[in-house]
Amino acid sequence: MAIDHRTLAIALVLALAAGACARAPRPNMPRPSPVREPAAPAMQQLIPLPKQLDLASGAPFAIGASTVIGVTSADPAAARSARELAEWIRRATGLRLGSQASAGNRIDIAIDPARQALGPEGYELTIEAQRLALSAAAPAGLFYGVQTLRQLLPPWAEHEAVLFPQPRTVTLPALRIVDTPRFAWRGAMLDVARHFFAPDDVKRYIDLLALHKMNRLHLHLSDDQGWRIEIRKWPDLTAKGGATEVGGTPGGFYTQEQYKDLVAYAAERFITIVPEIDMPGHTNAALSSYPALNCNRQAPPPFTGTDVGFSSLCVDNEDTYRFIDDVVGEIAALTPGPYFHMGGDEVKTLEPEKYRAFVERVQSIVQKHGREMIGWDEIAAATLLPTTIVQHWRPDAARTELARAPRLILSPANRLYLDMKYDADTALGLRWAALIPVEAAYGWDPATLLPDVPPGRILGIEAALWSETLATIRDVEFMAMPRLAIAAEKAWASPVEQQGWPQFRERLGAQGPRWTAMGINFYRAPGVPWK
Ligand code: TNX
Repeated sequence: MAIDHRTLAIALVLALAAGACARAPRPNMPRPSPVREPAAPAMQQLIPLPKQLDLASGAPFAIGASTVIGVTSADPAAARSARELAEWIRRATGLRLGSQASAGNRIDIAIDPARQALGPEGYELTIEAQRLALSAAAPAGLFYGVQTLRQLLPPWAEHEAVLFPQPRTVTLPALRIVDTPRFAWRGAMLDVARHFFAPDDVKRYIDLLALHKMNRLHLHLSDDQGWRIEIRKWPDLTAKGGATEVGGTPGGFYTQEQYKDLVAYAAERFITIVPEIDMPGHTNAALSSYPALNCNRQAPPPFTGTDVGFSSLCVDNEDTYRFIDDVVGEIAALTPGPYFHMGGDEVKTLEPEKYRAFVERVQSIVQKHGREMIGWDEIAAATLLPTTIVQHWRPDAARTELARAPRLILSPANRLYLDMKYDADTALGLRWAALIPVEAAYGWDPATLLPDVPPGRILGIEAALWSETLATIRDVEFMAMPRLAIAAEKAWASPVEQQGWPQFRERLGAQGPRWTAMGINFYRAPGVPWK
């Protein structure tokens, strides 16, 4: 039975109101029977919203000591998803589910190659009293199905250290979800150059992306203020160029081993790392590390301010292209994903012809290393290969140039720049593009942003977080959340399911307890009914 979303919302509110509160555990008391938790209010709990969610009228699935979890396909990805789900369930209930047949209900996880219609990232989830079945055509789909189940479990599942003096029975509502994403590119960019963020901080950001079914993390690895990735053939890039950051505090960099570990951590969560080395501008850290990259062969001093547009590699110098070839080669060797981002933005010191020739030459170097090039929207002025991707960011970028771009990612600064202040009182962040309160972050449509661009060329959207004003991961979280979750909703949820702000803000508010349990420093935006 398909229910319209308003009816569903009312039913869920009633279900919540009827639910009993969990009793606090009491030490030194005889162990009572397991606490029963109320069924999770299904749709309310989910961001992004699934493409199709039908509540069923049957009894819920109660996870208890005799519930069994197993895989019904031989694929190792199914076994891994089963382990991951069992771990979320353990954290939610205190129960370690077995896989041996029992009298209880069961969870079946399977890769089903016959389900090609679900695509590489889709999944189907059926919940009935006796059986919970999750299937997908490919491993990523199972991962996303597990994230959906994770959001249906109580929020305390996110709190690693919680103790269970008594196990809890958690129920999941009877339903059927058939879910596929709207866009293939569901990205986030983190600027680790203006301020450096240690590997564990980046992993925390990756965890946020994974929870929201995002699948690209673009790392802005170099800028005027710092160079953040070890390049073995050019060691001073990090020895000198990595030492600084905005404000003059010590910077930092990722060793190649640390970077590979981040790539692997992301890959386990079906997130592709997109490395960016910004050029020819935004290069003071490289220029100050190697005199040979400068036209006058003199290294400028390090830069720890926030101006943009003053630096450029010497585009007339062959050393520059040897440098680029080495950098792209080493990074490509560390990065299994197909992309290399060359930046290309805000070059104010080069004539347009020289700029275009530079972009085209870098494009052929990137192609030689077997990667698809991405660049900020200025590169649309050059002649681009069909595989090249233009990342739209300037709200006033030339429409005719963008319409020629072979493929696009949308990061309009006045909607998707997470470093823009929420309102005039936000202490952190910038405001050059706009103030972006949560309602404005939600209230636009990627399909109509660029009317001249054929919709098939838009790969998806990416939320960008620049770190001129953000020095710690707490700062990052405050600017990103909740707008990163909003970006995920826009990237995944089908247009027909996007229900408008009055409904969406209820769902946003329902995330409060989960994010709190995760220890996220999110902005409690006014106008959102935070639970
Ligand atoms: C513009 S977006 C930039 C960055 C700044 C950002 C601050 C882009 C390609 N260039 O260099 O950090 O604005 O919002």
